[in-house]
Amino acid sequence: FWVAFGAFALAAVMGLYQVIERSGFFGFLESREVYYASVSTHGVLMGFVLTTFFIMGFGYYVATSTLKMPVWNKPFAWAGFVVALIGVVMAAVPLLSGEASVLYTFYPPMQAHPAFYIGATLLVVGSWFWCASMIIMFMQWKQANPGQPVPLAMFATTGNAILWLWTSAGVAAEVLFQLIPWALGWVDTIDDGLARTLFAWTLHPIVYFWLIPAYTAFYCLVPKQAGGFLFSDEMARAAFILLIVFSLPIGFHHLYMDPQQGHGWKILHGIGTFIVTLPTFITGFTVIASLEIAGRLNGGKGLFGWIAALPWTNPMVLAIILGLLMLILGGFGGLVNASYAMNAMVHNTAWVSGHFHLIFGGTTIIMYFGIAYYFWPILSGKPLYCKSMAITQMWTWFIGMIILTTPWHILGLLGQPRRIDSVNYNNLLTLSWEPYEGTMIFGGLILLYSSGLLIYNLYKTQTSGESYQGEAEYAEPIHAVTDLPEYLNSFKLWNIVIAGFMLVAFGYPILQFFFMDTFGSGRWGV
Ligand code: CU1
Repeated sequence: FWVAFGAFALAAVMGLYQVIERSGFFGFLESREVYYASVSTHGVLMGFVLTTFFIMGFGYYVATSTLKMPVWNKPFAWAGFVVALIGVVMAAVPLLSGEASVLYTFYPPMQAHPAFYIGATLLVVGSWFWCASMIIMFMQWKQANPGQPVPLAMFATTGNAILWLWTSAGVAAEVLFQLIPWALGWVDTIDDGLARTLFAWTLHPIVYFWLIPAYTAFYCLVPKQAGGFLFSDEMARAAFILLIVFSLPIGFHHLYMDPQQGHGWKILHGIGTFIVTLPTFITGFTVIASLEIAGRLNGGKGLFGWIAALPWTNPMVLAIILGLLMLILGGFGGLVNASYAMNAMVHNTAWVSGHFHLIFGGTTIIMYFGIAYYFWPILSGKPLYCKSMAITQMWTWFIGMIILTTPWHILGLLGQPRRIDSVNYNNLLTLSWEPYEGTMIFGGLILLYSSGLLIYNLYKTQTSGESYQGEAEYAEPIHAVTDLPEYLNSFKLWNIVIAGFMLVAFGYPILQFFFMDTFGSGRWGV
């Protein structure tokens, strides 16, 4: 968790720098080199380091606390941690020295120093140790408890480990067979159409890998914290399964404007993208129903009285309220991105950055904060330093994120490209962009202040002299689950379904690169 939040703190500072640099208000700060090094590092730290380490820590705690068994093979788990950490350090050197300014999507033909690709690979390989641990613990528990429902939080966590193995296979193939040989000079050229297709394999489900711990908290921790029960355990399982199965075969919505895939394939993936909104709606329904139960148990009356009766000063409950608000706004934007035709209007504009900061930086990360405030006292054995500071931190994060991302969406509609180091290149356009640039700096300042509050609070908790004893309390469903059909208690069937879907969705689109006429640039993707 400290690696995760250490990466977060550094990346948060960079985020503020970027919004200031690109505004064009401070000429002396403008530097293309520093800007792109910063954007690349910010994306890698937030998207890959914060998430992977947080998810591994969360998974180990969920596994041991729900299954009531120690971590399987601790040296193995630590080996995975060390491999991932070495990978981060290896990638950080070229990132910070400007040798890997290829942004966190690292699309060729931009090329980074080989250490960047090798480091990123080690980070992923380290996370595979964690996946193996989760799956082994899941199977050991099932063997020892035949016919028993696996605790929901562990079911979701194991599902996430399986999802991540499927997800990371695409980018792993791209990096191992294309980017590393190319960066090392073993091959002169690579097929960037194939590279982008393999990256698209990973690029959508990776966000679900990030999101599932947040959803796990939605279902398994929040209802208890709010003073109620989970609306339905079975529905939660169904939602997790749908998320895992349908988030995989849909990555071509990131390639709508790319020439290397045909319209039919893009439309197929586009339809899949709309299907994956279903489990999010199921989640929205179940979670809000659980909150309503809690609100009514707390004495809330009437159509909306239960909302006021929720414990708004509980960090976890506040996190979900603010997280759901951002999910509604960000989800709306996501439907625009996912629509083949409307996407053309916002493609590669600032709208896209606004969208994923709202969903990822908003909904997902605010839930990580809620989990951190809940787990820190349990894991460190010290009481939380200051609860009201945690509440202020979440509100400032929410307000800062809204102030940052609303102008970003508008700038996208005004035609501002994303991923540009300076917006000061066209006087006519720039004039209409200026007020929004100013607002965004204000949002960035609030977010950095909020980040500081988080780190300070966690640090003061950890170094406190007092002691605290506690364990995570998982929510009970209204109706206890006694027996479950095997397909809601295991992933065997779902792995077969995923394999079938992936074969349909990616089989031909990948294979075609090995047979298409490449006009003299060589076959087999090189
Ligand atoms: Cu996506």
